Amino acid sequence: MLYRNARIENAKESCDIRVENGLFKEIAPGIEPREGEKTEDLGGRLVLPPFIEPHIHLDATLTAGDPVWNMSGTLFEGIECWAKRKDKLNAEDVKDRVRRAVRLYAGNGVQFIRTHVDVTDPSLTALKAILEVREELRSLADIQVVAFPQEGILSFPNGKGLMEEAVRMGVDAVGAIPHFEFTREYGVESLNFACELAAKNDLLMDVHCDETDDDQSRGLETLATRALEYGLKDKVTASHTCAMHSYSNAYVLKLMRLLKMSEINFVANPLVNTHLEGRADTYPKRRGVTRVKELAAAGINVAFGNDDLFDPWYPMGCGSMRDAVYLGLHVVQMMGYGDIMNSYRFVTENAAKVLHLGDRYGLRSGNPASFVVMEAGDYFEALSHNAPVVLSVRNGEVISRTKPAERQVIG
Ligand code: 17E
Ligand code: FE2
Repeated sequence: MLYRNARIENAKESCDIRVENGLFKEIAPGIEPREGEKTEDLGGRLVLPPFIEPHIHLDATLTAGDPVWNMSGTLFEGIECWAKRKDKLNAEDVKDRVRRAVRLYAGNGVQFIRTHVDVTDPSLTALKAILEVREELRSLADIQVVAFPQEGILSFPNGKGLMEEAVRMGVDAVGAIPHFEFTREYGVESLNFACELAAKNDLLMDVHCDETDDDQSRGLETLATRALEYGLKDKVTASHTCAMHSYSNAYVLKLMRLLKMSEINFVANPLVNTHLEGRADTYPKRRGVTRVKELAAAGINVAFGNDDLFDPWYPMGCGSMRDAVYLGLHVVQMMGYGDIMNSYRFVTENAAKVLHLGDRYGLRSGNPASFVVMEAGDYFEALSHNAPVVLSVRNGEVISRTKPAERQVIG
């Protein structure tokens, strides 16, 4: 199969892509079709590696308002609403919602997903269901699973035991939630426990870290220190880190040295944290998004996630990475031309580093032939005009096609 006339990652000149046996065989300008070879003209459209959702809660997806709506819009009321919904979970309910969410993602060119799954449930119903349904969904997406202790590791009955059970069941990554533990000491101990569990089992880590406007929330320094000491380094991701928005500049100055040494990754969730944070503020209201611009300038890897899709924490979402990038750039003030052109990296290669996808991800000959085509010539235009992903190819197979809307302006 030969895809012709592709603008790969904002390139000025167009290029051709030959796919054979599910792999990129050749990516070069002016490839001549072989006799009988199928071709498709991409018309100079933008081609990117598949989008990646590095942070979502698929166990809770599509449950907003069931049984109650989050009226205050706080993280903590979200956790209360979810605790009520958790009681009603069953395997088919979870699988059905995950299937629907993954199909939404597939239509928007997302082929890799990291989901946090709440393991503060003695029956581990959602975890079992998601581990099963991810096999069924392999043709659409690779799903990485994080054991996420929503109600705490030390602060929830048998929290440690449930984390260990989740590891035995086959999760890819270990989570924690230090800012939600009853005490600061529990927060530190939960991180020590989680890092040890990850190191012992050779797993990745992704911590809900300091998702609060409390400038005294210091989970991040402990996480980065343990990542360094255990040699876990870039296997570790700090998600949210909202408190960093509120830290004093003097403290951040000191913290940055450790963050660079630790080599940990960051995931910011701009849509959800602008919505959940600042809720104890009157005016001015903090934005609650971590210091993306400064982290990136220091050479630290940062990705953007959605966090939620129509659930107790956030009522919006359509399974696209576009809005996270779009709002993210506004809220962290990265609106220079180069920033905008390159911003797809927040949800492609930077997110690939978070998921540890390695060299097999990306548009290179020999790699799995997975890519997306957008109805735009470059990412600036794609982002600004909310261009659809018109084609998503995964391991050489077309998994979604979207016809762009036709519009006539009369007069
Ligand atoms: N749970 C949590 O602790 N924080 C979040 N942002 C979500 C779930 C979505
Ligand atoms: Fe989250």
